[in-house]
Formats: sequence, structure tokens, C-alpha cells
Amino acid sequence: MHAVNLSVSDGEKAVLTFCFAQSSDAMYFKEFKLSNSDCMAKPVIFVTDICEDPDDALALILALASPEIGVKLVVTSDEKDGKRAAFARALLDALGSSNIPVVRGHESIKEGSGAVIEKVFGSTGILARTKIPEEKDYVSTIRQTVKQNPGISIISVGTFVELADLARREPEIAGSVGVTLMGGALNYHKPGKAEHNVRYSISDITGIDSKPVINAAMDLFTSRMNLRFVLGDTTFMPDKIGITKDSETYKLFDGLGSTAAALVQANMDAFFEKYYKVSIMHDPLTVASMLGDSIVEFGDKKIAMGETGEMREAGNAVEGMVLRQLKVSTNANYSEFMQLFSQRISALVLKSAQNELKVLERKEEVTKVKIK
Ligand SMILES: [Ca+2]
Repeated sequence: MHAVNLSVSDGEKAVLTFCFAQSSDAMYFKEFKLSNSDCMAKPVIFVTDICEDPDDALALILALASPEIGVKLVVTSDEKDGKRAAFARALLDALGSSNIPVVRGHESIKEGSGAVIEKVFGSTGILARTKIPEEKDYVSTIRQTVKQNPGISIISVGTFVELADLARREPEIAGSVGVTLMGGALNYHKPGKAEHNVRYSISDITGIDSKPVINAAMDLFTSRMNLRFVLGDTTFMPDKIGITKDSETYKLFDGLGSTAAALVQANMDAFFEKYYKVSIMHDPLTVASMLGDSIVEFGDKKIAMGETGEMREAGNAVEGMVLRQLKVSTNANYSEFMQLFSQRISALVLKSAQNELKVLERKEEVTKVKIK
């Protein structure tokens, strides 16, 4: 794919955008403009619980760095007073994507969530200077974005409350949009528990019938939405797609000094301190599944889900589980993914750092001229 695109934006200032991509080998260049351009890009809405596990921030960077897709809207989930939305806003701005709107999702329905975001807010002044996006009706915003972008699809790498709300309030819109989501597991590494994104979509608070007041996992599973699951069985590969403090990906951000690098590094450091020494790239692998057919393989399977969010293949279903035919991930090419991931995020992060430096140098020049 390659294209030259001349567009007019920002007060009739012409912006020349050059896009070039070579099959799936990750070779690409985008000159003159950092943000996602529209050239041949498939529009997507990105739903994320950003600033907990740092893989969300890295997934967003991968999406922005990928010419095959164009992010039209970011919706946060598992919100903590709009702080995830503020983090997304700051990261997008730092990467030259101020044109992409961010809408706050539903407040967290789970006790104990949000430890990382609180720590990151306390550790970097960048977020203190970022305006927290105002509360808005996220379902209306999603509907509007879907109507404005024919053929749009949704990548969900957070919890499911917003998608379940969309399915309930706008069933026609919801039914018209394909959703690729990270979540669910058929053989979860914590036996008897539901996978994280599924579990965090089911509220702790129970109603009079002892069922959770919100069960967005079951609501989504039983909705008419066209769902494609990138399962934890495929993504939980710490040895193959895990990032630690010794990884090249960590070193890319460490000490680079740009705003984007500082945000991502603060996120990684807080996660490593609060939770685990490795962050597994569940969410970037999910984004990569949208970039061609070679990285993640999918198959059609009959899947069962229980009230607790536990998922099984139909053959192992127990009483009370609901059955549905679904597209689920069956395998992935991890080395191809890591190569594409590393190349693309480095290109965007380094380019944005260079641009930030140029702006600073220009400001210094202006100051010097004024002093003279
Ligand atoms: Ca996530």
C-alpha cells in the first residue's frame, strides 16, 4: 500500500502526508505528519482501561503508528474520575494526535482497581497540567462516530461496560459494527476464575436476587454484536511477548525525555512496582490482529459462559452456562508480532521526541531574538 495524500486542515494550512507500507513486514514511513492519516486506513474506535497495565498505552501507540488503521475515537473504561481519559488525552497530544477525541467511560464497578493510575498521577507533573475530559454520554459519542465513519470497527482492550451499554441502548448501531476484543479465556491460568477483562466487567455489588447489579460480560456475550475474541489463552505468553525492565521496549522510553516517553515510563514503573515484574502485551497483540491475517489466527467455536464470566468450550459446559457461536483466537505468530510491534512503536516514539525537541529549540530561538 502506498499513497500520497494532500489534505487541508487547521486554518486552511495544507498538510502533505506520505504513507508507505510494504505488506506485513512493518516497513513504513510517514513523513511530515505524526498523527494517523486517513490514507487507506480502516477507521476504528479504541476502548481501553489505559494506565493500569502499560500494555494499553503501548497498544494505543501501535494503533497510531499503524497506517492500516485510523483511530477516530478513544473511549476509556474502568474509569477513575476521568483520570484514564486524561492519561489518554496527554499521550495522544504528545504523539501529535490532538485531533483524536477522548471520551470518558463508566466509573469502575470493581473494588481495588486504579492503583496504578493514582500512582502515575502522583509521579508526573504532565498529568497535573492535563485537563480531565468532562463527563459526556459515551454511547451518544460512539453512535455519532459510527455514523460519521462508514465501515468503522471497534478494538476493545479494556472492560466491557461501555460496549454492553452500547448493545443495550443502540442495538442497531451495535449490531452493525464488528468488535475485536481482548478478553476471556478457555483455560485461564488462574483456575476457577474468569479472565481479567471479563471479571472487571462484573460488579461486586449484588442485587436482591444475589446476582451482580452489572454483568456487562454476560450482557455483551448474549448481545447481537459481532464479536471476535482475542483470548487470554493466546495472549498469556510472558516468555514470548512479556516486557520487563531489561527489555528493549522499556529501554526505548527510559530516559528519552519526551512527554510521551515520560508518560509510558511512569506507567510501566508504577505497574512493575504495584503488580508484576513483567507486562504481557495482550492489548498490542489484539491491535496487531487488525493489521493483517498473519499475526493472529481465529477459528469458529461454540463457547459457553457462566454468570461469573467463566468461559469454556461447549463440550465442557456445565448447567447454567449460556452457549454462543463465536470467532475466537486459536494461535499467534509471536515473533512476527514482536518485530512489527518494536519497529512501529520505536519509529513513532522517536519521531515524536525529535519533533518535541524541534519545537523547544524554536522556542529558545524566539526567546534569544527577543532578548537581543
Ligand atoms: Ca487493557
